[in-house]
Amino acid sequence: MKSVSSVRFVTRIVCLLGMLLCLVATAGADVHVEDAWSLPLPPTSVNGAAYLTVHNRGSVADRLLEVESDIAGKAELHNHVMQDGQMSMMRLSGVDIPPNASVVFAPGGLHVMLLGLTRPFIRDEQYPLILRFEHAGEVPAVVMIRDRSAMSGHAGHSDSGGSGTD
Ligand SMILES: [Cu+2]
Repeated sequence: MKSVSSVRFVTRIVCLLGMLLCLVATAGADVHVEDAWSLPLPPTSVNGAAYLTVHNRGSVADRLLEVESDIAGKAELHNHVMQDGQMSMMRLSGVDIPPNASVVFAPGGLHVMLLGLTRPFIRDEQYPLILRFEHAGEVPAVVMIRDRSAMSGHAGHSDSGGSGTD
């Protein structure tokens, strides 16, 4: 009986150590990118957009500074703004990610603008994106090309032949 309980004790210690290690390991990675996606586009499209969610689980604010991908000649951070009753896009120099918060990039709002696509956005394919944060540094993401989920929203700017709305 004694040996069983000491084994349990040791197991408990090992579990605790494991949890501590986990905490230490995640301390340096408070910023996560999840649910990155793009709409499929006609092969003639010149520009596209990527949407994603940035989670900051840390207690310090971070800032997304820039994005790059080999699928486009250039990637910019954009937002949609209402101007004189019309929706237009605005380039941002960065996006603040508050502590303990999530920032959602979605159609009709914040998005990663991909200019000069090097290959078409084909449904069910994917491509890599690198996001550069002020504190977290480089955070890689994989963007899934898929139809918009059931949510409704604005038509966005990337749904017809790459009209080059910049
Ligand atoms: Cu844009």
